[in-house]
Amino acid sequence: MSALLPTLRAPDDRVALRYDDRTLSHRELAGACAAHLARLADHGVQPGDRVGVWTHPGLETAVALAAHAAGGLVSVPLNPKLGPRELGHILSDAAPRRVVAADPANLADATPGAIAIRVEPGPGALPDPADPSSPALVLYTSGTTGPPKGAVITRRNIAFDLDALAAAWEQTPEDTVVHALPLFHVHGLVLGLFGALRAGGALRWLGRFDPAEAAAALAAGGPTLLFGVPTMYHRLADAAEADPTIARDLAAARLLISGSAGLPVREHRRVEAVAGRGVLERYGLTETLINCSVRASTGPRPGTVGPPLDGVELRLVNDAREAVHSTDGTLAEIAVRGPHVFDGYLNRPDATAAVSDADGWFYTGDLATRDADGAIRIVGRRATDLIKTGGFKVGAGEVEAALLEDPGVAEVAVVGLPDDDLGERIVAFVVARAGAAPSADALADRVASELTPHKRPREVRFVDALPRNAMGKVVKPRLVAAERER
Ligand code: MLC
Ligand code: AMP
Repeated sequence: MSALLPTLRAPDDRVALRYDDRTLSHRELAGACAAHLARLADHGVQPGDRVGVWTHPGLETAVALAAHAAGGLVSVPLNPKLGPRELGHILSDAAPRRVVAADPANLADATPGAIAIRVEPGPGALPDPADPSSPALVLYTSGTTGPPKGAVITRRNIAFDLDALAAAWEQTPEDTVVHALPLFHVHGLVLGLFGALRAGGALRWLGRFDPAEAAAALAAGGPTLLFGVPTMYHRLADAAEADPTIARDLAAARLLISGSAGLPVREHRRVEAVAGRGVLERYGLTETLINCSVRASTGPRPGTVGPPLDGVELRLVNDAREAVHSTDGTLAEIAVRGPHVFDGYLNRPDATAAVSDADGWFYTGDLATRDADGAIRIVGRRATDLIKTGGFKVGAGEVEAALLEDPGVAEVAVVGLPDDDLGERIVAFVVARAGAAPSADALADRVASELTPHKRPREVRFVDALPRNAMGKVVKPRLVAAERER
């Protein structure tokens, strides 16, 4: 059976991981992974078991996630900033056998009995590679309503998608991927960590995003690839316009790659103007990993996410889910099929059935057009109740439910409004209860503490009434349209 991370089985002494000034070679990483797996086995963890992983920035987190991928376990990454409501949901839904953390003492209340991850060589070898059809990850992702759903991602999904991306980006073992993304989502974890290792190269994980640091890491020697969300490229362009050193460092990258949300053409142009090189865009979802990418061989194509990856079937469909063949600018939903499409949502056959069909097509909810040369242009989303802010997906319903718990809130509608930095910023339109005067900051803090902070409204607007249709349903597009006219 082929291994998901082959270099861990034939390791050498080149750098595999770097965090701050700590590095691990492929050989040291393989040893640390084997030791971690042996320690978990002592705690009764068997291949196929789900293990929660607190994803605090640090080498420990990366080692545990690589070890689980190589050792046949199923990682359930946990964002260290999860609110109690979300954490409770994930722990009861995924029911991990154990939880691991770099510093479990600090998490004794949240996940009692968590096992410490140690980065140290130990006896033992990696077990034989797990079946490619076995789950490797359960990644929680927000929907329009209700709590986040756990997308079950298999080893085959990951291996297929990473190989297609490596071909698209002409990745080699010489490459160092640089990123400052969290390791609890596809972008930082699958592409960033697993992608760098599967290609036989290195990951330099920055843990938190700072434009000058990210740029400096690109110029630190050897071919480098930067993975970032559009907000990061926006902030890099700002920083590089103000500081020629940052512009020079940015220009040192072999490839600048953006995804998780649309990169406006304006930002493409700014990066190109200041760094003398453009950004390649790729498009994906938690449930399908990456579907499309602009190829390294063609160079940047601002405004498009490129054609489907090799081996990915993509079609545009109308409301009846019938294929639309035109390239005349007709707006349609993207459906994809292939070995990269997930196994379904954990414990949610209903939700899985709603996004897929019997022929294996997955319906993304993203609206797009196709250029004559096959490149896809993403132009919108079916659901106004899904917001992409800073590259994070947030369901409006989750935020509304948290706000409605405030005694001062009578009604609320949460929408994403266009934002130069975040792509969309979360805005809550609130009707206060008669006689109550809730403060905008207190409402934002409520969401930030009950849910993850990135789900907090960046703006709260108090209104007398929400726009409703004849059925009494709130008409969110009217709130968004009113903003465009402001
Ligand atoms: C702010 N903070 C608060 C708070 N307000 N904490 C408590 N209460 C409040 N009211 C804290 C935050 O926790 C954080 O802490 C700090 O203040 C700043 O938070 P922020 O303002 O939310 O951060 P921001 O600068 O806006 O972050 C921008 C960003 C981030 C780009 C760095 O959005 C990001 O990391 N995005 C990556 C998203 C991603 O990986 N998406 C991949 C999805 S996969 P502290 O301690 O952190 O400073 C996918 C598939 C695909 O989509 O195609 O890739
Ligand atoms: P997530 O559930 O967090 O994985 O988010 C997936 C969603 O991110 C997709 O359905 C798209 O709406 C959006 N997305 C990802 N990459 C891009 C991109 N390059 N351009 C536009 N939208 C994107």
